[in-house]
Amino acid sequence: MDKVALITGVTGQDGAYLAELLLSKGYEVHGIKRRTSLLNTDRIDHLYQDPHEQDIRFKLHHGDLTDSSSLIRIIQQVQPDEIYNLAAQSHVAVSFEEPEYTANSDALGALRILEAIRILGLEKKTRFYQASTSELYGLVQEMPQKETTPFYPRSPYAVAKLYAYWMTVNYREAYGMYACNGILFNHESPLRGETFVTRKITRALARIKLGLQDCLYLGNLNARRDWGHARDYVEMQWLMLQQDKPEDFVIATGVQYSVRDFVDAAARELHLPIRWEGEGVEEKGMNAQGKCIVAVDPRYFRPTEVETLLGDPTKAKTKLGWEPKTSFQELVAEMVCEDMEAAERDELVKRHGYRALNHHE
Ligand code: NDP
Ligand code: GDR
Repeated sequence: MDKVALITGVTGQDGAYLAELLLSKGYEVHGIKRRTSLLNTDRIDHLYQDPHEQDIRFKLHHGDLTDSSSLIRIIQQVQPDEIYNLAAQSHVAVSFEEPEYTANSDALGALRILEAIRILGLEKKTRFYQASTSELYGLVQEMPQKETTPFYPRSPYAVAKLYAYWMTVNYREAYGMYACNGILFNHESPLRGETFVTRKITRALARIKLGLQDCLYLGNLNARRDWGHARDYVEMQWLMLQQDKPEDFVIATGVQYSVRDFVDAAARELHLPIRWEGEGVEEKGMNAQGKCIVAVDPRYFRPTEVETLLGDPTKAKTKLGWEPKTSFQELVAEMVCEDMEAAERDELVKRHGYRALNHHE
C-alpha cells in the first residue's frame, strides 16, 4: 500500500515543494487549504488533477488551523501515515500586528492537530512533523545555533512557535507519538511570498532594472540570516519522518549573509551595480547613474529584531546524511531569473497594452 500524507499549508512555499516531492515518491497526498475570496492555489496548480479522473493522487480539503472540527474531520477521513504541519501565519513583522491570531494558528493550531491524532486513536499510526523555526533562537545565546542552543524568542510569531515546539516534544514523550520538530533556518525560492525580504529584493530589483519601479524600500539592512533553498529543505522534512525514532533537527546551510549582501548579490545578477552611501536610516544604494534605487524606511523595522542567525546542521549531516545542494549564489540567481521573467511580462503589457496578450483581436 502506498503511504498517505497530509500537508497543512499546502498552498504555501514549502507546501508546494513538499507535495511535489511526496508525489514523486509515490505517496497519495492530501492538502488542507483555507477558503479565500480569490484563488490561492497558484503554487500547486501544476499538481492539480481533475477530480473526475480515476486514481487521483493529490486531493485538497477545505480546513483551517483555527477550526478543530475541520481538522478532526479531515484527519479521520484521510487516515494519514504522515502529517506535515506547515500552515502558519508565517510573517514575523505581521505577528506584531496580529499577535492573538498568530498564537491561535501557530501555537494552538499545532496542538489541535496533535489532539486530533489522539482523539482519533492514531497515535501509533500517524507520524507528525512540526515546522519549527530558527526564530526560536531570537536573541542568540550561542554561535552557531544547534539543537541544544537555548531559545530566546523575540516576536509573537516566535513565542507561538515555541509553544508548538514544546507541545510536539510533550506529545512524543507523553503518548509515545512519532512527533518531531524541524528547526529550519530561512529558506527561499522563486515561490517565496513577495513580502519576505529576499523575494521583495529580487522582485523589486528586476522591476527597477526594467523601469517599472523607482526605488526599493527596506528595513534593517544589517540583519544576518542563514539562507537556503526550500527545495533542499523539504527533502529533510520527509527524511525526519522516515527514521526509527523521532528526533528534532536543525536544518541550515552553516553560512550567513546580511540583507545588504543579498541586495548586492541580486544586483550583480542583474548587472545593476549598487554603490552604498550614508549610514543608518540615511543609508542609500545608488545605481551607476547616481540615482537612489535602495533606501531605508523605518516602517519596516521591528519592535524587537533578530539581528543574527547562523545554523549548525552537523546533526542532520551525520545522522541523516543530509546536505544542502544549492549555494547562496545559485539561490539568488534562480530567484532573480524568475522575477526577471515576470517583470518582462509586465513590461510587455505596459508597453503594448493588453493587445499584445490578446492575439485574437
Ligand atoms: P508560507 O507563508 O508560504 O505558507 C504558509 C501556509 O499556511 C499557506 O499555505 C497559508 O495559506 C497557510 N495558512 C496560514 N494560516 C492558516 C490557517 N489559519 N489555517 C490553515 N492554513 C493556514 O510559509 P512557508 O511555506 O515559507 O513556511 C512553511 C512553514 O514553515 C510555516 O509554518 C513557517 O512558519 C515555517 N518556517 C518557514 C521558514 C522559511 O524560511 N520559509 C523557516 C522556518 C519555519 P494561504 O496560502 O491561504 O495563505
Ligand atoms: P524572517 O524573514 O523574519 O527571518 O522570517 P524576513 O525575510 O521577513 O526578514 C529577514 C530579515 O530581513 C530584515 N528586513 C526585512 N524583512 C522584510 N520582510 N521586509 C523588509 O523590507 C526588510 N528589510 C529588512 C528583517 O528585519 C529580518 O531581520 C522568516 C519567515 O519565513 C518565518 O516564518 C521563519 O520562521 C523564519 O524566516 C526562519
